[in-house]
Amino acid sequence: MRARDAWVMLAFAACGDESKAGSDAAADSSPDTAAETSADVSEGDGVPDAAPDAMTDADTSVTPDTSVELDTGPETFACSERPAVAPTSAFFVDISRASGIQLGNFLTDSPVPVPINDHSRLAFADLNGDGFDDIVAHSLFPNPQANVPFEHLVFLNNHDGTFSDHSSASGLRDIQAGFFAFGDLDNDGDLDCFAGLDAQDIPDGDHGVFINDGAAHFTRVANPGIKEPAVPGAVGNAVLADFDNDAILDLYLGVGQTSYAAKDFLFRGNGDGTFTNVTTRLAGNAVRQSNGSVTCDFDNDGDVDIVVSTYGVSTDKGHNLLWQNDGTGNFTEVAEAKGYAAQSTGNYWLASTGRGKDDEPNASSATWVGDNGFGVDCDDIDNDGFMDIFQTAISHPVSADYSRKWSDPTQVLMNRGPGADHAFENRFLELGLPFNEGDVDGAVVDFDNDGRLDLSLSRERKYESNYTKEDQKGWLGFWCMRPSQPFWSSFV
Ligand SMILES: [Ca+2]
Ligand SMILES: [Ca+2]
Ligand SMILES: [Ca+2]
Ligand SMILES: [Ca+2]
Repeated sequence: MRARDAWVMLAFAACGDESKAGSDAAADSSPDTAAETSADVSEGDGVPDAAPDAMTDADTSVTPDTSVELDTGPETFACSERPAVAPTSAFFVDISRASGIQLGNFLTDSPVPVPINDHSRLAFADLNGDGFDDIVAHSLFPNPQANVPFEHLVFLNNHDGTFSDHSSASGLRDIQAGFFAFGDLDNDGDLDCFAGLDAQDIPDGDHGVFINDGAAHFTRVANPGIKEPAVPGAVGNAVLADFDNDAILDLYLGVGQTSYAAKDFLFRGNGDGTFTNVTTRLAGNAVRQSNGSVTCDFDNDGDVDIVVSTYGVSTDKGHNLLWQNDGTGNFTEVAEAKGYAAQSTGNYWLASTGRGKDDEPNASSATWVGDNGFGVDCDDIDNDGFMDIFQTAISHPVSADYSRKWSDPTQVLMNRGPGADHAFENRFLELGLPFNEGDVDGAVVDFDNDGRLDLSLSRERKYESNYTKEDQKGWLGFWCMRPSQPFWSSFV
């Protein structure tokens, strides 16, 4: 951990001491959220496009107009802001090895690049039903393309801060797929597993469904019904949720990568670990590079809608997908009508876009550039009763390249409610959030337990040197919501 990360957490801890519990813990226990959480870790599977010439023509001489005045006065601020201070002792203690999750299967300083079996995706799920979350560390492409098979690690929680290696016994270790989503597919009370392959042309690779015996031993379903018609190998993400309201989990597959596009798929759960292909229920199913997906009842009608971020600026319009459920599991794609497909404005860093406040000259929402979307999360960020969207994106500030100049950076899309037919508006800049070129995954969580939702954002390391302000750096950033809603970080 770097020093500044510790400073942030110290500031948050001070807030948490005097505040009430947040609402997220309760939400996390819902079945829907368990499926979403698993799917969340599969987002952002791609590698950002080729190393950019980003700042060669970016205007670095002027500070972008992304700052807001710090509001230090409100009496209603239950969690007062305090200056960041260096910790006098270690804020976190590294218990990786003592906890049993560090197997020693890594090189700390390899002199040359070597193919590795990394485990850069994590899922927390109670696989053996003892009430304690266990850990699944997913393997990740492109290892198989370097002839390193997928290998997944499973650690069971010992209830005392330590874990037992359950990888081989789980039956998940050698599954040749890139990510897992967990949900109770057969309604027997334990979490079963969908395994998705996230790359094409992998020997022995395949999507699969695995049933839990209740003790975290998984067995492959012989004919799960998810292969016909053929689902491409490159599935980027999956969501398990009950879309048709029959109390059986269904499956949405977001298909695509940063360099590959295809239509997404929808399967109805049969209740025994098998599925029926109902992709025809996706009206307006377009070819897209689906890069992240979550459920979100954005129209407050009680059924599960789906938000899909897409990575498309480099090859086509980067228009995201918003699937509106009619209550019976039939979906209509409404992203453009709701202001989620693409924004009218461009890159926040460039003077030539008015720092992201000018409109793209092309006036049609159907032809706006859109974004290279990665992670996506959905929650009621401004606490008005309507679900909002936190959408992360990679956006290279290059004035000479039209698509890069007008691509949409990370957005905070507030739901305007029933009066606006639940359309969204982007409030990222007015909420005081800083632009970064390489935003990958984002999450909406009440980190400091003050009842207001905060934001976290992971950022691609290779763009670090392009930016000067601490807010715009950081592989992982936290922003705490103020009572008047602009976000605050200790870096400002
Ligand atoms: Ca089950
Ligand atoms: Ca269902
Ligand atoms: Ca809905
Ligand atoms: Ca809201």
